Amino acid sequence: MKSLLSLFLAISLAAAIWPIPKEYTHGDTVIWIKEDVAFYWVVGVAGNADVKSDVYNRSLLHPHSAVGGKDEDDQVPHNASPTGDHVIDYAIKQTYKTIFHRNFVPWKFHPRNWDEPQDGEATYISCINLSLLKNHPENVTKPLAGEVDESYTLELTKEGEATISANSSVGIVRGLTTFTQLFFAHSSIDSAYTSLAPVSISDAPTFQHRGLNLDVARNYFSVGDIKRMIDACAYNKMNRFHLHVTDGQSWPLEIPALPELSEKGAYRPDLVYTVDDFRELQWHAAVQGVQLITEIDMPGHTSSIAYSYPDLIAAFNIQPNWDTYAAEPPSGTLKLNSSAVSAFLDTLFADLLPRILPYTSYFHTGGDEVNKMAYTLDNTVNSSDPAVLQPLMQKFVDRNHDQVRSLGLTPIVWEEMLLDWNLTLGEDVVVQSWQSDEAVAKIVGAGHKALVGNYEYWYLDCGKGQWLDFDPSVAANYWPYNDYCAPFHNWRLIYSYDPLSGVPLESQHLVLGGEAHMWAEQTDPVNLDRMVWPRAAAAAEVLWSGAKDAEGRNRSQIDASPRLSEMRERLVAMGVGAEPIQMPYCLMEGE
Ligand code: CP6
Repeated sequence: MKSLLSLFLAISLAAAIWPIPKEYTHGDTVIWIKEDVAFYWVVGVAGNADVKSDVYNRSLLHPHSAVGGKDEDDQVPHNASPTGDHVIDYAIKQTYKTIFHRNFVPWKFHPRNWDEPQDGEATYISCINLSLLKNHPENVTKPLAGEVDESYTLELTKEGEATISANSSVGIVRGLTTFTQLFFAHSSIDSAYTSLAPVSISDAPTFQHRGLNLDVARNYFSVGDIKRMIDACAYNKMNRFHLHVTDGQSWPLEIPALPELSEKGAYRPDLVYTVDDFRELQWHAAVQGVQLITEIDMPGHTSSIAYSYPDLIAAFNIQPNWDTYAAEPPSGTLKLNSSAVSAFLDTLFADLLPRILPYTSYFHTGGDEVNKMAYTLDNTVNSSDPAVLQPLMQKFVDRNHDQVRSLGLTPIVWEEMLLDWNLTLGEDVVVQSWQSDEAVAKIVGAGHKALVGNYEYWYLDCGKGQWLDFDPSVAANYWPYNDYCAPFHNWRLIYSYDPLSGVPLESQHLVLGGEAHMWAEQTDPVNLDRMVWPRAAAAAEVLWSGAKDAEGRNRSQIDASPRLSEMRERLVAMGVGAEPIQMPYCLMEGE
């Protein structure tokens, strides 16, 4: 009787897929999977002459075992993009690791007296067929034209046949990510199970740009910390990782052509991303179908350059009235009408951009929060008059963007360059919005592609606080500078944000997607994981699945809550210190 009851309870458990697929049906049959399962990888349409086929099994894939062994992705080819083979190979390894070495026993989702299903007469999955329908260009993370096709279908029959089909290797990755989320580890049997067969999924992203922005200049994060964030993004089917790598407080990126930048500008000489670190991060993202987008913010947010090149920076570290000259202390901006600055940027870009080129189509040149007053202290300008500054800013940005293009990349800028400075930007330029939905509407109204991420919803550092005695003249060394940034938004607010709200139908195609932002004034390695996860997952689902359900209503938070709770457990199981959003009591079924 007890085991019958257990079986019933087991099949009532719906393994959560996050983000929710576009089309998803399932049954209630229990199917098991063991570590000796093989992957059959077929490229090209079956029956076609140039079908390429490979078989993977555990012995092939785990020369040093998945747990504790050295990650093979530590060996990174020099300045080369991952090929489709790299991507599939990596995804299969991740699939093994996720299902067999770090999946979780979902005790939180069962009643107190729950027994796991036994594997008596069990059906086992014998093989997983991966079918690449079209031959995709080798360079999977950087298509020459158009976007990577991330759509996939997934079928799991009651007889244990599993098939994932996609048009690109990244589509296969997204399908395998979903596949792992069908399974729970079994606590006593060397296998995992799903109680959802038959499963039929047809899935594709709503937005092509689904990102997380991490500020690594206000606080330093190790390469391992950043890789863990990239992994969690990929597990949420995000495909952009925006690295806000420099700011006024520190310059942690090694630039061999300008070595003093990080030698003097990093918080400490060892808190630096070396050329090798940087390549490793970009590769680690690309091999999971994630473009790492580097931002060098300018002309504002650059005072860390003054530690090595003081002559290039105006209004450096003004005290006590820093807030007259900058959005955040320390003040300081690149001079706006300086041939020395142009020469510096030419050298910087010529060094950095070729090292970015294999992994992404974009380079972010910043442009947020430029304070016009700073130019009254700029000896190449000596003015805060917009009529004087605007043409100089246009020249500054034109120079930068011409060089970005000549090195093969597309520029991204913050919204102020278009909306506050009225610059004429190339048609190709992507404008990243952060201040309001009206700003998004203006950007697309001007015909530009837009990224969204309204700070009142998608800033992970922000919420309403209460500064009772704020006084900027006291010191530059207090943060926050206003009451926006502590405590912070809960996942529900993040989940309620619709990237298309306020955007007229005819320009919605210009909203490429958006990013959740982790500004790190009050975040360091101690609280990184719980500041980002699982709240960024709420943005990830909006970006993949859309903000609205099939009836056109905002997605139900009641439906999302247990699924996000389960996703949180999976993040914890992969080593991400994500916060709980519910106590187990709320999640137990059948009580
Ligand atoms: N740093 C940089 C920041 C912010 C921005 N740029 C920011 C502004 C306002 C709030 C939170 C963060 N800390 N470089 C704005 C894009 Cl409320």
